[in-house]
Amino acid sequence: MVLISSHKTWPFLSWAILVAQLLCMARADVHFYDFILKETSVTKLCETKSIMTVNDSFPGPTIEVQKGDTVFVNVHNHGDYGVTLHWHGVKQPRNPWSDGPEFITQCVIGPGTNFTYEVIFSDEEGTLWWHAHSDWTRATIHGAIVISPELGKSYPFPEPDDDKVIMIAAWYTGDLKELVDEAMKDGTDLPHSDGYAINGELGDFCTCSQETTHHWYVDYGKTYLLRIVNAVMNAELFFAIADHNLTVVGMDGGYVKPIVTTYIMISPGQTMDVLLTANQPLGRYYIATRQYSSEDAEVTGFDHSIGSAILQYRGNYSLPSPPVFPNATLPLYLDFGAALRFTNQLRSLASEDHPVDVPGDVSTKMFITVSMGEIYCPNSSCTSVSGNKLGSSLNNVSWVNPSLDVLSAYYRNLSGSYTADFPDWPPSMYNFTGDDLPDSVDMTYQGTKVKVLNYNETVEIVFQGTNVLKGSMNHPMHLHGHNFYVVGTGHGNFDSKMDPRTYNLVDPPHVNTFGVPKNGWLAVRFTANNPGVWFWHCHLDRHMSWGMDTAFIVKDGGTLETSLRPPPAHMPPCMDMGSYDISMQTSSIDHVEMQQL
Ligand SMILES: [Cu+2]
Repeated sequence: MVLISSHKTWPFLSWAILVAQLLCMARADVHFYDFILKETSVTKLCETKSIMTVNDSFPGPTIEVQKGDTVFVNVHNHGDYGVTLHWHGVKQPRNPWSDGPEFITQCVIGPGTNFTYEVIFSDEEGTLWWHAHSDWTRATIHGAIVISPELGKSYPFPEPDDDKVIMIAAWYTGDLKELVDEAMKDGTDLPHSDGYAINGELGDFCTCSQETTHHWYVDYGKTYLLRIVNAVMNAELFFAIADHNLTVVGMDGGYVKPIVTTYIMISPGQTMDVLLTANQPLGRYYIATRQYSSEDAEVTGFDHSIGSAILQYRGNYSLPSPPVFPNATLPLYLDFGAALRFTNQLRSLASEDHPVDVPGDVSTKMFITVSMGEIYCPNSSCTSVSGNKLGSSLNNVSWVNPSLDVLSAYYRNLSGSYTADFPDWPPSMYNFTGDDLPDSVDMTYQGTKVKVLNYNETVEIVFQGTNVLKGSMNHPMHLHGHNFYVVGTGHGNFDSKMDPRTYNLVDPPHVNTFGVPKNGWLAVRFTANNPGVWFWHCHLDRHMSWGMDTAFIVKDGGTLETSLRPPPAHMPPCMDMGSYDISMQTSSIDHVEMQQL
């Protein structure tokens, strides 16, 4: 419980807070999970290797809650290196302390130690997921979060007979941590995956994998709610099930207007709720996924494998062999049109029970270039062809992780961790999506720059993709602590006069991750009503590692209920505290006044 100390209205406030908490407690449950992180031996693609898992499973356990519940997850790190966990899409009102990104809201949970996250659900309903958020550890440390409607409430569609989680992950042969550490040191390309696993199995089209293909058994005539998560590190995916229609009804923990389709395109970080009716002749049908590559057609080094599982009808019949493959409906790797046709259909439900609240007037406007680039490498210390490091950036700033997390530095008013000068505009305007861009736009600059927002500011960001280094491609941008409305998107350079006239302010998708299209732009709006520090980054981990990140600090709103909560009693310690100026600590009076009972 939280109270404001030495305040004249304390008796009334504490009484009001207690009543409010009791009212909430009457409707919301509290759950407890123990997550044991440890190395587990796994064999795939004919090779045995050790991976970090949660509770010995890949993917990890599913967290099941009802809307508005709270979950305490005690993470015990029995592994060899530090890890943090993130609850992707859970807004965590006033509680960034449990959001998880390393160096943004905490430092790692070291080997042999534990940390309990308090995961606070609010308006989320549908499917989200959790994953590690330090280096590339999320490759094997992830699981689904299923959020049912509150007691007495129902789905905005006929109750399905059952539901089914589909987690799609990237599989890498070799020691991924070693490969990533080496590539980051040398400034060279980061590893590409060797297969796509559906619920932990690569499926019939990968070597040494046929024996373990994931089977999903269904009853003819029943309708199922598929909860699909793209947990892949670096690839957007096409996904289809042979001969079966998919009806998309939810995305990122909210509802959308139903879309009847034969395939979906899902970006890393996104979740989709999809209804499937088992109405085809008894038999076996492939559930299949392959990469959607939005990179230049000359870039062919991506993972071309097909991840698959089998939908199998229960009953007495002779099995056709092999199962039916979605040849006609699963788009090919480079099918830009198919990706666009699908994403352009996404709309919020915008019903009486599930309304939208799109900011009409905007108080803060930002125009942010989302770009590949190069970072100067001193003394020829990089082994890449150009002699520089590969980099990526937002407004030409490549994010560098501080050694003390931004949240602690902000809360305790310590200098030296970050600067509050993330630019609202790129340093120069050029033909962002042009074919032959001058070398002068290649270089990006490193910094730990954040954007500070006042509480309740209404923010519009136009993300502008660029073709620097011929590197234009989709960038699925992910915001922590808030969902945002996708009010507009288009091809080419953003036209600040004409394009806003095309904005959808009626039923735009309300999501936590959405793609800036290849050689195009994406306009989003949100209200900064969650005080704290919130990461904002591309959910392709290679781009995140290269610096396509920043963070928002949302300031307190002046009341207890609009202010950052105090930290839990013990946050994992950061390694290098020597360089931070702790003499400035006393000015953080707003926070110091709040005490935890
Ligand atoms: Cu990206």
